[in-house]
Amino acid sequence: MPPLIKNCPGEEDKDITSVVDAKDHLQDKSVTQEYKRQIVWRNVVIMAYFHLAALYGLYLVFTEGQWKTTVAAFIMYWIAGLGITAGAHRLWAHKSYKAKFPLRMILMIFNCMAFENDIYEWSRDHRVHHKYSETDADPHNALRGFFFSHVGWLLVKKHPEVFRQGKKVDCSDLLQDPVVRFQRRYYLPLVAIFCFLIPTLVPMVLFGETWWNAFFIAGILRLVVLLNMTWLVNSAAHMWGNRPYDKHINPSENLLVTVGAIGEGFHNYHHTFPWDYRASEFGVKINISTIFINLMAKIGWAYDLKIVSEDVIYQRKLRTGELSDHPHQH
Ligand code: ST9
Ligand code: ZN
Ligand code: ZN
Repeated sequence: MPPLIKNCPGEEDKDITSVVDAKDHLQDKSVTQEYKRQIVWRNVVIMAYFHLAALYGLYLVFTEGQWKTTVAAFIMYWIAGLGITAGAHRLWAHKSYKAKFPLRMILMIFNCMAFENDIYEWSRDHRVHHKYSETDADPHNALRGFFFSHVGWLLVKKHPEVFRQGKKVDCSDLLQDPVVRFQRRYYLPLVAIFCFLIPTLVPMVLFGETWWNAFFIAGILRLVVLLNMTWLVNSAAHMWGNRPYDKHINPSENLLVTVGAIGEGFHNYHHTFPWDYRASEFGVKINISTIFINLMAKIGWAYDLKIVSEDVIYQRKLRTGELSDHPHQH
């Protein structure tokens, strides 16, 4: 077993009232600023192109593409996914474990393969999302509907509350990491190399695929599926599923999202205990990301893994979970 830290000091099952207070404050009309939706057409065009090109990639999967190219695309999908789950999400945004330099470099490269904004920007939006979930200050506020929380939020200017409340969220620790600074500085060239060039070269070099098929299947289609699976955590997993840990919040346990998002669909658990490196109470179950972090802990590259004790989880379920409505079922 990797070395574990139980109940991160000061974080034991935080009281939800402070979060509720913050939300009440935001709901007050006098502080919520006037908002006018401004579409960013550049992003609309790019996203529309990516999605159409991905459909063409899907067509190639069933026609000219080699089956090995599809397998390679799947593997690179998981690798890029780890750059989001084990990297931007659990390591940088939540600091749920620590990683030595070589692992941080690897995760940064994997993260570039996912083209989901640089680690600093991703983590900043994500920390703001946790602190102000389901309010105007949440960058992908799920109360604005499925489309907005899925992709719409990337196609319009942010709500002024995101900037206003976001300023209060400290992200200075992220820029203290030279790996994060390096990625932010050279983000677009790094994306060109790791998200488009290398995934295209891999099937070409390994088994003589054409660059055309390799680009549309392992480059574009892989990326678009990855983006949509990630976005489902913000949309579907904020709408549909069970709420065993906290029935007062929208994030839910969603099995489909868990499978597609390599272990990130236990979203009711995650919003209740965001500092748990497993992002679930079930350890490695349906959780490639946790398996990966455990492997890294075995070779000493990941350490100080934080988890929540079974007892704290159980008490929380009794107190605020859906089952607390039916005490006889405990
Ligand atoms: C993408 C991201 O896809 C996906 C994130 C998903 C998160 C999911 C989380 C779920 C849990 C984990 C599950 C993982 C599952 C993985 C599965 C894997 C198999 N706080 O943004 P700007 C300030 S990206 C504080 O330009 P606009 C700040 O000063 C896809 N301050 O606002 C900033 O300047 P700077 C590719 C903030 O102009 C300034 O405002 N990318 C905050 O309204 C301007 O910021 C895209 O498609 C904050 N939160 O533009 C679009 N935010 O940065 C990329 C901002 O210099 N984005 N500030 O400090 C854009 O084009 C623009 O951001 C925009 C808004 C048009 C959306
Ligand atoms: Zn969430
Ligand atoms: Zn999170």
